[in-house]
Amino acid sequence: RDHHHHHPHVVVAAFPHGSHAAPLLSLTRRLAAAAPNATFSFFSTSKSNASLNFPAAATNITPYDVDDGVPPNHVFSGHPLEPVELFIKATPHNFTKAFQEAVSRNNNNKISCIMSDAFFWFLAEVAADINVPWVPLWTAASTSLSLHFYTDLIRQTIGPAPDDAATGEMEEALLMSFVPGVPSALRLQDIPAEVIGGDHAFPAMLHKMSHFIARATAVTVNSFDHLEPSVTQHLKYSNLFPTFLPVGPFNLIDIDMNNNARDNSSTDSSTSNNLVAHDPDGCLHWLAGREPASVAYISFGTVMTPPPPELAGLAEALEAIGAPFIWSIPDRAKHNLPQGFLERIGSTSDHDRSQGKVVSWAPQVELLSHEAVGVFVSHGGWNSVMESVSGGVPLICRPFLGDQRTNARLVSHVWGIGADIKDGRLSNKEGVMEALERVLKSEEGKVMRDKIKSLKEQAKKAVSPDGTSTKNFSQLLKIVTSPPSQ
Ligand code: U2F
Repeated sequence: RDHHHHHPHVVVAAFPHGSHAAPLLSLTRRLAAAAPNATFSFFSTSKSNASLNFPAAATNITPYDVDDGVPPNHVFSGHPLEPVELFIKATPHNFTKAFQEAVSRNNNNKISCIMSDAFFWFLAEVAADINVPWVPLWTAASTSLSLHFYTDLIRQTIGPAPDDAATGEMEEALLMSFVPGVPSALRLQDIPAEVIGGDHAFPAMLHKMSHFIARATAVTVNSFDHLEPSVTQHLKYSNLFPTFLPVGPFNLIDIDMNNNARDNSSTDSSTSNNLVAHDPDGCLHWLAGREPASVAYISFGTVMTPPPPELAGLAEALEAIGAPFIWSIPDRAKHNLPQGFLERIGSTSDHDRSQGKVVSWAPQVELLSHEAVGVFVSHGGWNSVMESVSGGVPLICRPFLGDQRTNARLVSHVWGIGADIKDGRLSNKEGVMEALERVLKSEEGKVMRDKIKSLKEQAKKAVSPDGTSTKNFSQLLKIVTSPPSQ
């Protein structure tokens, strides 16, 4: 028998939307670098694969494209979840078909482990059929994972369709009274909407996940033990899953497998989350020499753009307080900024001392580790939260979907590393001004900065040689690269 057949062949299935595939690839790179004898076949859609930073050829990671589920000549409605729903309908066959292809392209070296985004509950069944471990990555917080895990308990407790009055009362109800492990400040209204209900493909997938996740050989997350202590303890030691392994923050331990392909001079080991760090608009140059903790950085992630009235409220607040800022906003949304804003703040003049800089993509990880950045106005996407913690920059969150509300509440009320906006909307200009001033100029802001700096130290400790994330990673490596059974 060909000795090749005894080598681990790990297939890795990515969710191609939002910032899900990048952290999974980041983890894959670390595993692949630590296990040079193992082969890693990485699966996502062609569009997603094209946006990722794969190592150059001749490494042990090979990308494969899977069908995105979009029918030919499809016209999109513009709803952010539409491509997600189409993709979900194409699973699991798009994956299982591509797995076959990878096996035959690797001399029929059979699959020894299935890693995937935690969303893909159906891979638990595929893995069981071929008798290999299933190792899902939950790309968000341990806390939101726990809330999803307890979907049925939460639905049973709050009842099928609470009427408005009941919802009002329940809203303030603290979850800890019935959801084990969650921090005491979390309320019903902070839960991801998909936990409460919904019959589309996306909430249905998450509900299925809540049932199947316990079949995982190990569940891993981009977080670290110390950040979410009570939930981590609960998920680690209550036998909900066999093994629970927080191995983050990923952005502090990302490995660049093509050392020559990227300029590493501007950063230490941290490069922006798998997306080749590029700074075409010179954000870092623009930041140079600014006062410490004086600049606001703004981004609402890859899925959502705030509606025009909220963009206007934030833009006016920034102008009113005069704080320097860098705003990352996709080109498709720029026309929604208020009339004349770009000219007034000097973003069109390419001037080093303009009040603001509006760009379509920023080197976020690098910006958040720059001492001039003093606040991050964010949607509370988990990668952004982890990057802000790693950089020691307090946040102002305006959550929109999924786990973002949970993350925003952790930031403001559990960790005390950020300010809420009064009434929650950016359209409330005074509310935004007040939040910015609290973080940038008040004593309270200093306290937030101290707290997040101490979390940053904990994050660095977690990924140091004796740290919890490092130890959890060793355990993960063993599981993922265990030799295939014969
Ligand atoms: C989904 O989140 P998003 O993709 O909307 O947002 P993040 O998790 O915050 O990730 C955005 C990433 O894009 C990077 C940034 C983050 O790594 O550094 N980035 C950048 O480098 N430059 C830019 O100008 C803008 C962004 C989902 F919507 C959330 O609810 C989930 O929490 C999240 C993780 O599952 O996925």
